[in-house]
Amino acid sequence: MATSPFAQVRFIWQNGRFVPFDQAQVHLLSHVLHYGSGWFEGIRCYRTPDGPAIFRLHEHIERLISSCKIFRAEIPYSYHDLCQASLDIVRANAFDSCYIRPLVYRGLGTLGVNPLNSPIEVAIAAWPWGKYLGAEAEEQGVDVCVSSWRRPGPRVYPANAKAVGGYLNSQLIKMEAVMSGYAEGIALDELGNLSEGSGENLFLVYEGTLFTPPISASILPGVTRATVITLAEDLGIPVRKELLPRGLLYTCDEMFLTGTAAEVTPVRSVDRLPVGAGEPGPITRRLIAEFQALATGQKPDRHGWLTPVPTASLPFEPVGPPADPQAVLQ
Ligand code: PPE
Repeated sequence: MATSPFAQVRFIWQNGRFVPFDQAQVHLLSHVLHYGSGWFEGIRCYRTPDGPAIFRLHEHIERLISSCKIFRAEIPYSYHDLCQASLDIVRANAFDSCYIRPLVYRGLGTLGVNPLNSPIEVAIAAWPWGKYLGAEAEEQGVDVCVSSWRRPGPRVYPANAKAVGGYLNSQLIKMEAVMSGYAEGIALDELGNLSEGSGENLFLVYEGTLFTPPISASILPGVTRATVITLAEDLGIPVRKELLPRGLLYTCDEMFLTGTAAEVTPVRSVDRLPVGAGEPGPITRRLIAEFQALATGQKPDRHGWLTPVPTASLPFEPVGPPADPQAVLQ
């Protein structure tokens, strides 16, 4: 059996306390387990020459708060508390680089669809997470297909909420793709426009311009998507956010997927047709290089995207007693 990705996790922040990995639990009758009532983020912390730093922490925590607002879930912690706890959990586990998973969920109260009688709880976990779409993805590109599943339209579900329940749709897209031998599936929106992957946003390069579907195409407005758009503008590459027909997938010159977990992953084929020359193209390569250089602190942080993980003093006061303050805060 493969080693658990969580083998190095010592603590998980849960409701203000650093809880040892084995003790981080929820009750079986928690509302989230029955009705998908949870909201989450995925954030990367990179190893930089000045120590670990979290990439676009503030944007991720803002999106978490927005996701919760849509579902009337009042988080019992402030924006500042959530940022601080995200920094603390990296340090508590002594990670150089890792993936951070804040999760707000409705816990043990009552069952029944009405969520309003179940308490809002918060957990923030962190663990090392390597390449999301395979070890060779960045170098060679991945093979994708168009999914037979659609992203839900705006009358059905708010795509800008990163909600636990929404990922059942993502799982259908992902399983269909993987079981047919593809790394990922691209979903269309309910009108047939290009939308996104099961866990990534989509970009195409066509005649020197970078295209990506707009927020009206049932996409999650990705932080990495916003990052890539800014980097393309910095590099003088024209960018257009507009509704895109499926056909463009087969005639574009380059294609890539973006996400916190996937970072910038080139696509080399779609539905078994090569994208461009069947290998990562020049604009994709430039954007990958620029993204990696900024995220890992190899280039100056000109946009203020990195929040260093403090290694000395720890200003945050846990709401409850830490499970093992000596072990955590040394
Ligand atoms: N769309 C979806 C559906 C999505 O899940 C993600 C992130 C994105 C777009 C890109 O968003 P951003 O990370 O802000 O650039 N998917 C997260 C979860 C992946 C998982 O398997 O879990 C992620 O990349 O962290």
